[in-house]
Amino acid sequence: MDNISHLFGRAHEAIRNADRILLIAHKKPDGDTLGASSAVLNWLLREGKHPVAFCADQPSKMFRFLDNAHLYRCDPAVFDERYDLVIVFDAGDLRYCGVHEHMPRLAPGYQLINIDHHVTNERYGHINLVLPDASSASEIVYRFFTSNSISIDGRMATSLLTGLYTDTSNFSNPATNPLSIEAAADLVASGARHQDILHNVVHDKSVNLLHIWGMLLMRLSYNPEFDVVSTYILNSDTSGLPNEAVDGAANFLNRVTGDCDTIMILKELPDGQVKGSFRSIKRDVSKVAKLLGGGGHKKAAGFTVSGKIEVTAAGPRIIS
Ligand SMILES: [Mn+2]
Repeated sequence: MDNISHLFGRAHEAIRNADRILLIAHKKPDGDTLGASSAVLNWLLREGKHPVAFCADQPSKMFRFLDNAHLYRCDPAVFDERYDLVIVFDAGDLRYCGVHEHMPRLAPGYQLINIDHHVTNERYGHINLVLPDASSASEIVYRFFTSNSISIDGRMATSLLTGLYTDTSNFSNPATNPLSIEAAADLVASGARHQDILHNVVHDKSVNLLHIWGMLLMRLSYNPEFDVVSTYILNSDTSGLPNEAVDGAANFLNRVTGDCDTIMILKELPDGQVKGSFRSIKRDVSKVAKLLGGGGHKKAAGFTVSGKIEVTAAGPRIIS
């Protein structure tokens, strides 16, 4: 038995022995953290367990089609209840997850399972199901289910396929691998509501959002020194557009840069910070992101620093 099958078995045993289980999706939740956690939520409900799903930020409307998405709670009072087991989904560390301050309030005696695919993961769990080669946390949950012969129903399949879709940018980015495509085929066969996912998550671009994308495209510039294409968005450009909007643009631009293989998008945040998103085909951008206090994957990483954007002839740069 290889190491990961052994870990999947240990995680299954910990779940079988638990009744009160806290499931944590990371803050500013995306399709992967919600897909992976809601798949487990729906499984635990089917098993008659008592799961509680927590996310520091309210999941956006586009994810309401996921079964039992209404059960996610944002109230930190969740951490004053007692649990046998805590499972964290798609978070390299607990600060990024948005629960760093709440965790010490949990009554001791719980086990912690960390399910993640970020290369920068800090292995903060008692059981760490961390596979940096997996396309998504949802793919790891899929492998957990199949490794333990747990049947995947239509609800669980819809959740997992949502995570696969979003983290692979519709099976187009470099995280896409044979296992993720096989998993997707199997999930569709298991009753995943494929059209629901397309309708809610893929074909969801509003006119306002496409205007922002247009602005980002107009401002593209190439920096030969770093061999990076960059663009930017100022705080004054947006009125309350969610961060996922810019993440979506980074994924879109990742596909249109032909000669240069690395793209950086800078976005001014309303609180005097600048968020940077990197996408690359060949480079390991997680290293640069980590140097700047951020993290992520080899091909998709980001950081947040204080400052604002200054636009120069060589492209945008961050000044304090
Ligand atoms: Mn993910």
